[in-house]
Amino acid sequence: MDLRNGLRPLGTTPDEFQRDLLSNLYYRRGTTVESASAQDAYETLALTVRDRLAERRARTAAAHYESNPRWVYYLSAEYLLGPQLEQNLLYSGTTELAPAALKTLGFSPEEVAALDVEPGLGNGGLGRLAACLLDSLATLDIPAVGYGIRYDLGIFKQEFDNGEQVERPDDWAFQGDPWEFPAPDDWQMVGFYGFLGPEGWVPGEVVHGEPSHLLIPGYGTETVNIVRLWRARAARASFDLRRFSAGQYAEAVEEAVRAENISKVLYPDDSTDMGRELRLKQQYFLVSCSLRDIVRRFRFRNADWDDFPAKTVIQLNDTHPTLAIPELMRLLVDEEKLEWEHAWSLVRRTFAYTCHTLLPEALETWPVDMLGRLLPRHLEIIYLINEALLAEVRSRFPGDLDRVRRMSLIQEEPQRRVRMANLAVTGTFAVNGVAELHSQLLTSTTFADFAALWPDRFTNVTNGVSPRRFVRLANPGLSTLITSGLGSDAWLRDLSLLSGLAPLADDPAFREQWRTERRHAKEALGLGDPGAMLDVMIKRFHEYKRQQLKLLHVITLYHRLRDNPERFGVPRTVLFGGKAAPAYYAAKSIIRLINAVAAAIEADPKAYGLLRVVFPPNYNVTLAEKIIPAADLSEQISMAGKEASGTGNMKLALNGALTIGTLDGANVEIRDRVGAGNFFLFGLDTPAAAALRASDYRPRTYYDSDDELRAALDAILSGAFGGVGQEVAHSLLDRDEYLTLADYRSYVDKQDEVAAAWEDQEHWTRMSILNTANSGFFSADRTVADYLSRIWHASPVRLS
Ligand code: 6GP
Repeated sequence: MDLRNGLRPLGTTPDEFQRDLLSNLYYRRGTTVESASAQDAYETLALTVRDRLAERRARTAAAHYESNPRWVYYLSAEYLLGPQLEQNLLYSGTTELAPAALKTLGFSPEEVAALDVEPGLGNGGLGRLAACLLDSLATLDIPAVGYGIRYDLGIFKQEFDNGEQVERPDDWAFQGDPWEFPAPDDWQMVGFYGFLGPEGWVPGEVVHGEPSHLLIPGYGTETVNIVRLWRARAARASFDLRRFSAGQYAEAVEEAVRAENISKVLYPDDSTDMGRELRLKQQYFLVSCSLRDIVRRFRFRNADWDDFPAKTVIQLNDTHPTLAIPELMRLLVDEEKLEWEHAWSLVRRTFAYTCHTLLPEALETWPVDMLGRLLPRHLEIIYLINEALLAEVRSRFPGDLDRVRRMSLIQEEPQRRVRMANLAVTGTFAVNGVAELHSQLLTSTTFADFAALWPDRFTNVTNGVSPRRFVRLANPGLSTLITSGLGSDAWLRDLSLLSGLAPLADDPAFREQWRTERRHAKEALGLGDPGAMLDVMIKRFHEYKRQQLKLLHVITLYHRLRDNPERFGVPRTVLFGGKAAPAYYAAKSIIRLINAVAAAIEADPKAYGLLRVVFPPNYNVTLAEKIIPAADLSEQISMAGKEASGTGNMKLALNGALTIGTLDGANVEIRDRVGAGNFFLFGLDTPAAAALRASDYRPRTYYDSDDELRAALDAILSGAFGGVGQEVAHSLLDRDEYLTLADYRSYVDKQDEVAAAWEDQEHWTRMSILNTANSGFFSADRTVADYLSRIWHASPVRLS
């Protein structure tokens, strides 16, 4: 079938590409080379590249329709997609064509590329993981759609004002988004509030969900999938012309504003319950639009509801989309008139749930009152699900009232709230953690009661990252070297092939080349002396991640160099990057203190050439892609038992940074693979940390007995850093929730070993190469393969 209906094929030669570019500039952008701005050139280039992917998309959609496959649907409140231009150039095979054509037409490719704004539709790990999984699903030719929200304002832009984090709105799509295909005719209607009448739920407020989609191309294959993002709009007639005419402009658009607020802003919080009705509205909005779209797609080729679970698996990315469970029950029972038991069996075979946390406070709960007001029918359905759940618990564990109380979907004290994680476990056939240790801890702690009831439901799928984005695109120099070392670039689709680099670790010439490439990456980052060790901690700010521990080490290094500059040893640049949730004051205090310490060190001539602290603001995917290739040391120093996985740890190891870390999250698996001798381990492990926490932990005893630690904390307390950060020191001395002081000595001593190892550059380089060689497991392609074999059981559909 000719899906182009006779349209001429898009060009593949430089001349043809240039012709297509010109044509788009003229007909779609409506301008000419003579008068085009850089923005015109950027948008036109994006369209020209997008066209090539659109062609593949059309063929993918046709092949999927033809084969009526089992679909993987990924529901996620966040997608941290990263910049699109370079990736789409690579994936469409136009990396060379595009800059050449731009230059011929008189545009600067660099200037044009700088206009590519990353859609920051996610906070951190969970959102970036979602983006990596979509990339790998397409690369593995799996029929899949990601569903999310098209926030007008993504994750805030971080600026520093006097060292303090200030948040500015991120109007990422202010100039429009050339990668996006609006599909307003696929709108859905979503109800909120209202009451339960004799005929069922009568919503009191209705908004439209309008989708648009971005293309998600596979690498080295023809498949192009999509991520479909919903935007909230008022129903068409909401504009109040009468009020407008009376000069009441704000009132005239009130309804529209209220509706549009639903997709206005991404909640800048990745771990705690915002407790806000608008967030709950967002969650239901995403779920309701997406499920109707999924059902619509099912109906193209299928008639029988009994086929639904065979054709559909819906993965819930953490608890944010958990309302999908009662929503599908509502659709099946209220609208499709299926029997409850029948519907429940379909639902239970359709959904799977990934948990991304170990922090109890990050397990979402919603006040029963709020949920019942916003979604009365859903609350009723949740109660019915709960009745059946508790009946099962009672029959399996007779008389165990405490267990019933713990497992209930409803928390009674101190306020009645719906426990979304319990609902997610109850309404799914598979629940996974994101690293071995995390999955073990989920079944032994967070979900122990559920694991006792349904042991087979729990599994692990260790996270992974996209080698295309985080090695090939981020680190082109090292990628070329890897390809030449391995004799092929097949590693980009099969990352286990990196193991072929291991023998080269013993080849002095290869080591020299490796050092050269890594040095180039450092020079490109431009942070001064590329001979200094670049020690990086890049991630969200959270006390459990322990940026404060790194900071205490920095202060200790500073004290040592002030007391004894001749004996300081290895010069270091310490780089912090990351944002704190705007209402998370403790994390913001740590940011402020880091900036104050950085300024004090910068101002001290003694530190010159020995120690520097840099903290570029607004850490995002774009910045990550610059920092990661340049990093020598990767800081993964969370309190053991708190970090679910980490994925930055994988990106850094893949690019040849050595890790200093605790036995937490995926660090455990990284160390297993790269070898204990190529990993700097320190600190309490999970059982030891838990035992210390459970005992009478007194952080002051560490302060009293360790001179360097005391000096570091005293410096903060005495106002040595502009009087900033005393509250950080007090909180460590008085409470130290995450055992920073308990791990300080082991950390600092291990850092001394790091410095000693750095002195032997040949050995360091060997370790660096072995880190890359042995990290092939951490490809998101492997992660998706694991999801496929353990949970999704979907098959590839390849285009002929
Ligand atoms: C994060 C986890 O903190 C991180 O350890 C993990 O690597 C990442 O998810 C991907 O699995 N969690 C979140 O971002 C989050 O919002 C509720 O958890």
